[in-house]
Amino acid sequence: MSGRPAGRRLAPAAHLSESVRIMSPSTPPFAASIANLGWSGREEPRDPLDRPSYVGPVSFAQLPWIEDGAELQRLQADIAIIGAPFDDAVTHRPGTRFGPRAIREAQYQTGTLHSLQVGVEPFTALTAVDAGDALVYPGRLEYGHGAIYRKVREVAATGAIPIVLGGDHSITWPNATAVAELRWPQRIGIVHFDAHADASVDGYGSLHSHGSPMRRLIESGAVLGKNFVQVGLRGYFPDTETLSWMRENGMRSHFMTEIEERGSEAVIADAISEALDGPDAIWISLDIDVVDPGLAPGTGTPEPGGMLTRELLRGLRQIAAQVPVAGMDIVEVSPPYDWAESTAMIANRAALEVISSLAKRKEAGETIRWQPSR
Ligand SMILES: [Mn+2]
Repeated sequence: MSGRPAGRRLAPAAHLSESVRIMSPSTPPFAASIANLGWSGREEPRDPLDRPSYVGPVSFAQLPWIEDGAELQRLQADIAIIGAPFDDAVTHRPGTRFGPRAIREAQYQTGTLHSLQVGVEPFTALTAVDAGDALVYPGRLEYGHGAIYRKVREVAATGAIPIVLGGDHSITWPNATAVAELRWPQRIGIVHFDAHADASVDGYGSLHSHGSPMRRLIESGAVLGKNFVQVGLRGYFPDTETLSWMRENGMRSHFMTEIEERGSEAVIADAISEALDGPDAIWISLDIDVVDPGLAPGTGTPEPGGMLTRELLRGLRQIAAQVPVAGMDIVEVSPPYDWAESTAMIANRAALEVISSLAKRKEAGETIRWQPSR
């Protein structure tokens, strides 16, 4: 199936001056002026995709909101957005539970969109839906991770490529576990954009901390250390003991200093080949704090000296234009700390760049969906 479930513009309504002609004897005298104003003209129904972005319920890019697993299965969507409004595992600033909604809202255009970068109308070429949120409850950390794992697994099992809007970074543990389990015995590699390694043994004693998900994924065997590739690390974390553990487990970490020296394109080219050293698809994990906090201030643990927005968006296109994408998460957007929606907009465009790059490939005849039958 190609195209959206419903993406066409409806026929324009008759001119507004065609107003109600018949008035009952009880019509008040001011009703005539209402008719003259044109207020009683017909509604102009529009496809939900084409409504102004601030009208009606919130979904990513005005996509159909489809929570039901059976309906998702029937649609055979290429891409499914999932919200993971979860921030029970943060160590510093909270607020990422509000991230999914803010990222969904951070777009002023509607319709099929047209990517100038990629040269495609993503929502014409692809079938994409918003599969709604994982139903997490505040203060229930393990339950929340379970809800996210089950939601991602249910959606990904339909073959749709999940794009998960966080949420703090701890959600990458359930996200990538769900997809690695489904695709087993084939392996996934991870390209992890972040200021921080998130590979600590724990965070203040919690194994579920947003500072530890990468270690959990490697310890469990969901992802091999050698296929876990990090981009953009900087600042004053982690400690040497954690760095040693990362090296011993084969993790490959490209620090921000390397991007400064070699340029992001060369570094990301290496990251792609390292992540695919064995696996056949990449999970992209994007912590928005990889971007400089001057550009992306709305995040929990900002670290100055990061990537430019344009470097990141180009890097995402670089990945999604050429390798199978198993899924993506976009995490650590904390709207209470954001300024003028800057951070939420970067997160929104990060998803759109990946979607557009995949759409371009589908337009050229490639299959984007995962084939669960293999
Ligand atoms: Mn992180």
